[in-house]
Amino acid sequence: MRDKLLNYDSVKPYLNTEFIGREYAYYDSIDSTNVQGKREAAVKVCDGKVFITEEQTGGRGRLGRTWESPKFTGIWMSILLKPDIPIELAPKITVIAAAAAYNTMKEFGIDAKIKWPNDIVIDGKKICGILTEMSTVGGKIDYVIMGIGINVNMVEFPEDLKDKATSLKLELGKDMDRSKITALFLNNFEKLYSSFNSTKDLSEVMRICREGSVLIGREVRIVDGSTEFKCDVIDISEDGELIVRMKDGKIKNICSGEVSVRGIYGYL
Ligand code: BT5
Repeated sequence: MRDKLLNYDSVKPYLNTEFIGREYAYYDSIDSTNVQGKREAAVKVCDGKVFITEEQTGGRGRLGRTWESPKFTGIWMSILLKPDIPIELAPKITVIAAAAAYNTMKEFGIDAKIKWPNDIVIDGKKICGILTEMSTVGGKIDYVIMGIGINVNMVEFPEDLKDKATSLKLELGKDMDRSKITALFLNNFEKLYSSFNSTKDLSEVMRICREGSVLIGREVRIVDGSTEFKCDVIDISEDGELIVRMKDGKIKNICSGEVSVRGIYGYL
């Protein structure tokens, strides 16, 4: 059985945001909501506009990876933003989205964890991924497009994802209301994002990221381009960096940039 469509009429009753999602572009099918957001931003940047689709035919992960986005089973959406922050703070928007997704799952009674910097996992399997991209003009941010994929009612995954991906339905054994989850995420995101945008203070976001972290206290592999090393995760810093102890005992801060974090014996 399929639940309601993800159009504005079904999301609006739960939405209590001021500006996020008040402009709302809904598609039955599209290549990628991040790409569509960028197409529109090239013409006009509408701060807080949501791009959401029932299906992506070219869903994107980081570093050219793909994001499986089958029809009617997930939340595949992007938010166009015009933040008033310096370029180097743009990656914090990923962390804010992860904190908002974690809070949203908690509201549904789901014991999810944050896998820094851009995944939400349940029992070590990925349920949500975040892709933040930006465009700059004259050394300043022109816009940021924050894309999030949440597996809601998927029951099947391609072979290569079977052991490392899950959905809310697989975890809870029932269909979940995608519209309500979408609205609650947007409500949570706006609260954290607006506060960061005006104060540049990330402390509440970091408190949530520490509380929900699946990495703190674990030995992991960090993959950064062609470099790869093992280390122990000690903490997440106030400004959202991963603090690790290298095998020689040295402490190092890792920026979220383009690194991937892997468990020693599997995805995590
Ligand atoms: C991400 O990349 O996790 C970012 C995913 C962002 C998706 C959203 S959907 C709306 C918006 N529009 C887009 O085109 N994208 C954004 P990364 O950390 O690189 O992880 C990608 C990897 O996750 C893939 O290589 C697969 O191993 C795995 N994967 C792909 N689809 C998945 C799914 N539906 N659920 C769980 N894992 C998946």
